[in-house]
Amino acid sequence: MATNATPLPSFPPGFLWGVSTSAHQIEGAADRRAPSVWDAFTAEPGRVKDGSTAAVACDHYHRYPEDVALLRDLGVDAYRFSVSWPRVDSPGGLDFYDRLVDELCAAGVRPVPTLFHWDLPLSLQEAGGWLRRDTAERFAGYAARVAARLGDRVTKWITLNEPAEHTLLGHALGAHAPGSRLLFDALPVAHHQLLAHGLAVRALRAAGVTDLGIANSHGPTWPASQDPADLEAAGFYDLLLNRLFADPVLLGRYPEGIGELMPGGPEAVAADLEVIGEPVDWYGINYYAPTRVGAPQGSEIEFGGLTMPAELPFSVREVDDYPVTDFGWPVVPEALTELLVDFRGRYGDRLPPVVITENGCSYEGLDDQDRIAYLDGHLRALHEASERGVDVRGYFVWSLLDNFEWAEGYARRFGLVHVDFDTLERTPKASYHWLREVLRGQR
Ligand code: GBH
Repeated sequence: MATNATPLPSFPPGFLWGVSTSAHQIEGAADRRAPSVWDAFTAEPGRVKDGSTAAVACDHYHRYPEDVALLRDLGVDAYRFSVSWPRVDSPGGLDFYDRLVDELCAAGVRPVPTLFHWDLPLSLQEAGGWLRRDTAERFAGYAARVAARLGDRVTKWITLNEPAEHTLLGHALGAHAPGSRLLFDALPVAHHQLLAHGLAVRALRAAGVTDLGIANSHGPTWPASQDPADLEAAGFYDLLLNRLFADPVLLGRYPEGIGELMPGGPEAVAADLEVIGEPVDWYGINYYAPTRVGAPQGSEIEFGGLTMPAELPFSVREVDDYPVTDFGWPVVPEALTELLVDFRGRYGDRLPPVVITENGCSYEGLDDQDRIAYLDGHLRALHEASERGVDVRGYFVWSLLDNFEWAEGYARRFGLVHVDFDTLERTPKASYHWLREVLRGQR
C-alpha cells in the first residue's frame, strides 16, 4: 500500500491526538496484583495461540518512565491507558497509577484512563462475573475509589472498553476470557456491563468527575448481497455489534425486541435504562474494519481465528477486494467515514462529540510503511467525516507498544514502538517517526 503524497488536512485546534494501551496487555507485574480472568484463561492449554501469558508482557509496570518519555517525544496530547481492577484491589495497587499519572503530567501528556478493559478480578468471576448484577454495582464502587485518588489530576475518563467484544468474544463465543460459550445466553453480560457504565457515570459525577465517555467497538456491517436473507442477517449483526451498545447509551433504550431478552423483567430493565442512558460528555469509538455478513450457512466456519457456531442466525464472510493486515483484517479507511456519517444520521443531536479511541493495525517489521498507509488513510477518512458534519474531537492510535494481543499472544504487533519480548527493549518504528511529523504539522 502506498501512502498518499498530499499532506494530511488540518484538524481543528483543540483536536485531541493520542495513543492507547490497556493494563493487561502491557503492564506485566502479575505478582503485584490479584489474579484476573485473563490469568486463569491463559493458564488453560490451547486458549492463547502461542501459549504465552501476560505475566511480564511489556513490563510497563516497571518501565513506565521510559514509556512516558516515548509519549512525550512523540508529541501526543493524551495517553489512553486502562486501570487494572485486580491491581487496585491489591494493597498499594493505586500507587502505581498515582505514579503513572504524575509522570504523564510532568511530561505534558494528558492521562485518559479506561476503568475496565476486560481484566475482571478472578474472585468476582468466581462469584458469577458479568452474569451477575452486583458486578455492575461493585464496578461503580471501584470507579469511585479510583476517582478519589486520581481525580485531582485526571480530567478525562472512560468507563468501559468495548463491552460488545467482551460479550461476544469472552462470553458468547469463548475465544477470550472468561471463555464461556453462551451464545445468546450471554445477553445479560451486555446488560450488566451497560449498567456498570451508567452506575459509574453517576458515581463519578458524584465524585466531581467531568468529561466522561465510553469506548465502544463499532464498524459498518456490509450485507453479502442484496438478497433479503443476507440483508436480514446483516441487519441483525448490525444490531448486535452496533445498536445493542449505542442505543442504550445514547437513547436510553434497547433496539426493538432486545429489552425483552434482558434480565430482571420489563420494569427493572426500564429502570436500568434510565441509568444506562445517563448522558455522556463524549462518545468513544474503536474502529478497525467493516464486517461482511450474510445468511447463515448451516455449518461451523472458521473466521478470523474464531469458530463461529452453525446455529447463529448470520454468517461472517470475507471482505474481498481490499488489502488485509497481518491479522487478515481488511483495510477500508472509507468505511470509517461511512460509519461516522451513519452514526450522525442515526443518532442526530443525541450523539455527543466523537473521539476515535482506537484505530490501528498489525504488521511486522520496523519499517512499517503499511501501518503508515493505514493510519494516513484513516485520518483522511476521519477528516472527511468531520467535513460531512460529524463532530470529531480526537483520535487515538492503537497502540503505543507491541503487546499481549489476547488470544493471539505476542504474534500480532500493533505498536508504533517495537518491543523485543526477550530483552524488553523498545524501538520506535517508522510509523512512530511519521506520526511525530504529522503532529508537528498539525500545530
Ligand atoms: C480492540 O479490540 C481491543 O480493545 C484491544 O485490546 C485490542 O488489542 C485491539 O482491538 C486489537 O485487536 O472482521 O476480520 O475484520 C478489537 C476487536 C474484533 C475489532 C475483530 C475488529 C474485525 C475482524 N476487534 N474485528 S475482521
